[in-house]
Amino acid sequence: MKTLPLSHLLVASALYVCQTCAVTLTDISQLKELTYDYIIIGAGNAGLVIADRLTENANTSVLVLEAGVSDQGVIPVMAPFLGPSVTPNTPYDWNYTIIPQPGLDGRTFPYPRGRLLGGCTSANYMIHQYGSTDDWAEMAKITGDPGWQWNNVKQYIKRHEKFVAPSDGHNTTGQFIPSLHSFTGELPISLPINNQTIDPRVINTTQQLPEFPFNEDMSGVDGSYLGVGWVQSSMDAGLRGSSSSSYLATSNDRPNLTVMINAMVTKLIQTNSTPAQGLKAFRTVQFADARNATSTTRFQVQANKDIILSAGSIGTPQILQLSGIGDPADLTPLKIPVLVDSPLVGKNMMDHPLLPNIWNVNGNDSFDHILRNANLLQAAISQWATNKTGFIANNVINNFGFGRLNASLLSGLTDPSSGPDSPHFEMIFANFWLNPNVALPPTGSYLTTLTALLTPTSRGTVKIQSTDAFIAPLINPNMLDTEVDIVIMRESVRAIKRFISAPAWKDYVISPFGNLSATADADIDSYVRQHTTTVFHPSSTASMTSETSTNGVVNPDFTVKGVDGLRIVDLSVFPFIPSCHPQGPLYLVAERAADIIKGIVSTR
Ligand SMILES: Cc1cc2nc3c(=O)[nH]c(=O)nc-3n(C[C@H](O)[C@H](O)[C@H](O)COP(=O)(O)OP(=O)(O)OC[C@H]3O[C@@H](n4cnc5c(N)ncnc54)[C@H](O)[C@@H]3O)c2cc1C
Ligand SMILES: *[C@@H]1O[C@H](CO)[C@@H](O)[C@H](O)[C@H]1NC(C)=O
Ligand SMILES: *[C@@H]1O[C@H](CO)[C@@H](O)[C@H](O)[C@H]1NC(C)=O
Ligand SMILES: *[C@@H]1O[C@H](CO)[C@@H](O)[C@H](O)[C@H]1NC(C)=O
Ligand SMILES: *[C@@H]1O[C@H](CO)[C@@H](O)[C@H](O)[C@H]1NC(C)=O
Ligand SMILES: *[C@@H]1O[C@H](CO)[C@@H](O)[C@H](O)[C@H]1NC(C)=O
Ligand SMILES: *[C@@H]1O[C@H](CO)[C@@H](O)[C@H](O)[C@H]1NC(C)=O
Ligand SMILES: *[C@@H]1O[C@H](CO)[C@@H](O)[C@H](O)[C@H]1NC(C)=O
Ligand SMILES: *[C@@H]1O[C@H](CO)[C@@H](O)[C@H](O)[C@H]1NC(C)=O
Ligand SMILES: *[C@@H]1O[C@H](CO)[C@@H](O)[C@H](O)[C@H]1NC(C)=O
Ligand SMILES: *[C@@H]1O[C@H](CO)[C@@H](O)[C@H](O)[C@H]1NC(C)=O
Ligand SMILES: CC(=O)N[C@H]1CO[C@H](CO)[C@@H](O)[C@@H]1O
Repeated sequence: MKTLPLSHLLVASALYVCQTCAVTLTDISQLKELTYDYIIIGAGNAGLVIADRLTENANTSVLVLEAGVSDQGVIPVMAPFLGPSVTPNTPYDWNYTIIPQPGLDGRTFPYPRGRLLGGCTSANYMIHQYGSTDDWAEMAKITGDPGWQWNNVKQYIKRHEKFVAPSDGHNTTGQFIPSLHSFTGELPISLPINNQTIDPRVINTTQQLPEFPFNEDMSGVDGSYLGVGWVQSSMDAGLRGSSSSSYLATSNDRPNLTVMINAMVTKLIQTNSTPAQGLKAFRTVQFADARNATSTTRFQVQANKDIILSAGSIGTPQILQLSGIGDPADLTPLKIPVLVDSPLVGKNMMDHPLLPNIWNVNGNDSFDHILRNANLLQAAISQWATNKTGFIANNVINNFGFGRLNASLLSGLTDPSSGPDSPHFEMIFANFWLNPNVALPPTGSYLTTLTALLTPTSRGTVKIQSTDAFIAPLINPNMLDTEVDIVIMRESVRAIKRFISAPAWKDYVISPFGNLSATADADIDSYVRQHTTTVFHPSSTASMTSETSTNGVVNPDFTVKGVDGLRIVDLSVFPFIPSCHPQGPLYLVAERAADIIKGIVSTR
């Protein structure tokens, strides 16, 4: 985020001692074994869950290869409010840019992905929820695996979630429903620990406008998250909770787990073996020193059992394509031999478009005047560093909401949601200029009411453009390519304007900023296309379908169709993007994947 320059934030790094570095390998020369039961590619959201669960069995040896760097002692990663400064274009980012988007007036913008231990969970905005019951029902239907029904999936919350009391000690009655949550799992989840001045206005609006009811628990556990309520974040006591700070911290000193950073996987190699009829075995991983893109030196490691590809929705299709697993039309022009014809690799890409709707507001209660004042910001960071208190210790937002378009607005269009408990759009309330691609203006106070499309019907692609793994693939989320997508974005703008018309905002909001003032369909649409960006949720580029379907990349047991010895576990396997922030659904999917890989659970 341009309002939080990283240079301000590195000062305090020296205060922190590296907790887990000692057991994390940083160089190929430290690797003692070349064969492991499992090799996991990517120490991200899903990869570290699988590593933790598989190594619970001391007889199972696991190697995790991560291209990025350590997360230890990195202040912007640790301090919740500084999350937006971890990316884009930093040492912790892959620095991707998407190709020009026809649906967004030909614009292009950065497309951040965490490149460090924890992957995107070390770089994200920490919002945590689990998706709608209808989404899980749809996943069960598409995959033919009833085990993806919510009634089955929800058991994994117990292992995964560790709800903690917010560190300001405030009374949380009415802000979440304790009986829906687990207090004993791995990842800490907390309500906000620091009120923002807009919070009472958001909550009062739910009493003033029946269209936006208050929802006491926004997680989606055993109930809908339609309505407006308090954000639950992956954090505790003023610190981010990531898959690294939780799952890896639990498992890191097990002798049967080896984690190596600076290890860039360049491809998978077909193994000379005779698997079941029609399958090709891939149990060899080739990798390079991630710090040296020009070196041609390559290393190899072997899996006895499986390779587990957890490189995320961009990295996973890239590695498959580099390995000759993909659409011949993508591989042949680069002279890559097609070893497994898998046409859906890198297709079916989905993302949630995000629109920062900005308002001019009165007074200096927004964070803007602090964010543009280096001394005030530094003082707040020092307070966080010393005491883990103040607004830096909290997430950037405290309240959000979810809504549906009513039937009249969708007339003539197919409802793209998975069912009536799933939202079409989201509203996020930020007490400052939260506009990921545009710098904070030198003057003024702002309220940002971001809206996001949660049920996109547009489909994009990820496609390699070189046989060199160090050259980024072409990324095309293809945002707002369909009519229903633009209709929902348009109506989300109208919904947020109704929200801000409530009496609660009367003495605060002055006027819409820029073309948010548009009212006619065509004018709102052009405003949407001029300003929409991403919530950073690319998914479905290696989608899961039923065992009998060829219209997908993986089977319900996460094995790659046509391949022996290779599974994929990350957001790329979701057959469609969940209608919520995806880290929670992915954590649950990864927990169940571990049970499936261990053979505890069958998908048939
Ligand atoms: C800025 C930002 C904000 C977000 N905010 C939220 C939020 O508030 N709430 C939410 O639920 N979700 C949020 N998300 C999305 C969410 O974090 C991701 O969708 C999810 O964590 C992805 O998990 P994954 O396991 O698929 O991939 P990742 O977590 O990205 O893991 C992939 C790992 O593989 C590594 N890798 C990739 N290629 C290679 C290679 N060739 N060799 C070796 N290693 C490789 C990567 O470096 C990375 O560590 C956000 C994402 C971003 C970027
Ligand atoms: C581990 O292997 C040993 C020796 O083969 C065996 O005795 C033990 O039961 C195994 N433990 C587990 C958890 O599989
Ligand atoms: C991303 O950009 C930053 C800042 O220029 C740089 O330090 C980092 O090495 C880049 N990352 C990659 C993967 O190129
Ligand atoms: C928290 O607030 C609720 C409702 O206002 C009240 O019933 C409860 O006693 C309070 N709890 C504590 C510990 O003060
Ligand atoms: C935060 O605001 C909410 C809503 O106005 C209020 O109920 C709560 O008591 C406040 N918490 C603190 C710690 O001020
Ligand atoms: C990268 O590798 C090349 C070729 O092996 C070598 O000449 C160069 O010194 C390496 N650079 C670094 C920074 O290690
Ligand atoms: C807001 O802050 C600015 C700059 O610090 C100051 O000039 C202005 O008077 C303040 N406005 C109010 C209403 O306090
Ligand atoms: C930390 O908290 C202590 C005790 O409340 C206080 O005296 C001190 O000033 C605080 N430090 C910072 C940097 O805010
Ligand atoms: C549907 O939305 C329209 C336009 O906002 C509104 O007039 C109408 O009352 C809504 N209908 C229902 C059933 O909510
Ligand atoms: C919110 O509502 C409460 C209770 O009705 C009221 O006391 C408070 O002043 C309101 N705050 C705002 C900002 O509207
Ligand atoms: C507002 O919309 C008009 C007409 O589409 C356009 O010319 C102008 O550049 C837009 N302004 C901003 C600030 O985007
Ligand atoms: C008991 C056991 O199998 N331990 C293994 C754990 O993994 C390491 C490799 O990192 C093996 O050397 C151990 O034998």
